[in-house]
Amino acid sequence: KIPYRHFLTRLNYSPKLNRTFSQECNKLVHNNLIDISDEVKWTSKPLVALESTIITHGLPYPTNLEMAIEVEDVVRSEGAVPATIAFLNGKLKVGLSKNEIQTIAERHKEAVKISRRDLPYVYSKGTKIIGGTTVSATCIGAHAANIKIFCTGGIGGVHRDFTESMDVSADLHELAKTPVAVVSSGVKSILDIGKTLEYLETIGVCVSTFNHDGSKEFPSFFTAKSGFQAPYNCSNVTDAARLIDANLKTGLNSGLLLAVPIPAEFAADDDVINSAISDALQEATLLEITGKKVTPFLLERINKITKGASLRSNLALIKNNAKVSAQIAVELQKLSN
Ligand code: PSU
Ligand code: MN
Repeated sequence: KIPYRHFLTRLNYSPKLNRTFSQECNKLVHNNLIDISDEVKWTSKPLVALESTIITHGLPYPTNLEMAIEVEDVVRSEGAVPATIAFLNGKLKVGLSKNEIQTIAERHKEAVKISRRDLPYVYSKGTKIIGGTTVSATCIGAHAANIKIFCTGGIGGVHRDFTESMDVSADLHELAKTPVAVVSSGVKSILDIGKTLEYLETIGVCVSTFNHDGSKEFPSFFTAKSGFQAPYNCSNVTDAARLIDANLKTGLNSGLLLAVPIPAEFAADDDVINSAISDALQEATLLEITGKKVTPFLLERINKITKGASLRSNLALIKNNAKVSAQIAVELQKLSN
């Protein structure tokens, strides 16, 4: 059996081979708007997608670069192949080289934060743009390259001032319409975690914690608990792989959210984090930060206010998520063989 992604290159020549891509992703492939690295195209190993807004807008330089390289190494050490996705040379690039990762990490100041709604604009500007893709745009790239699992630190969600600002991350809607399983440590409590879970239910996204002890407690990024429960729990990688497999077989075309709590030894102090978050939120209100700037602003302020502490937790949880994601990808591949 030939891995399906091998057909991607042929798709350019033979549109008739198209079987499972959604309309939109077909177009990315057919209109040559996506550039899949040779390794990602031809490997027979399982793949794990990685986002790049976390590199360009989520972490300070050079921590962003170190994180991106280390996370790829963790994925490889578990027997999977990493595919970091970003916007480079006028295309969505799936599977960045080390040099390309270095480029976006170093040029983070000029990089555009690209979510679904930004894609028409950046494509129209072509090679002038370099950009980090958010969870939403990364899901689109991963799906086009037939990658089923995508690992990140935290996703966007419903903001605390939602009733005023209507600020809901496009990440949530992407999860509703793109069949990629996103592994994260939940959402930071800069957001309203309860409303985020309610909203995911409304738009039909299956959410599960990944907890060996069977707990459904939804994590809050820096700490393992949020006070909110997910509907389901996967207690091992086989359970998680079966959930993803079942989701894909339904043809519902929705994504999945797997929430992996930060390992206890790396969890941050609740009080330190909560006070940093409330300071950062106040500053954002004072400075009238709105739209796509809100999340990067809050992330930067929290990193600054808590100094080393939150960064250390951040790195530890991302590496743990990468390990879990790669293990699930390996298990999922066994299921489909
Ligand atoms: N949350 C984090 N770290 C991040 C992000 C969110 O803890 O780096 C990034 C991700 O790329 C996510 C994006 O997709 O921010 C969401 O931005 P917004 O809230 O503007 O939708
Ligand atoms: Mn927003």
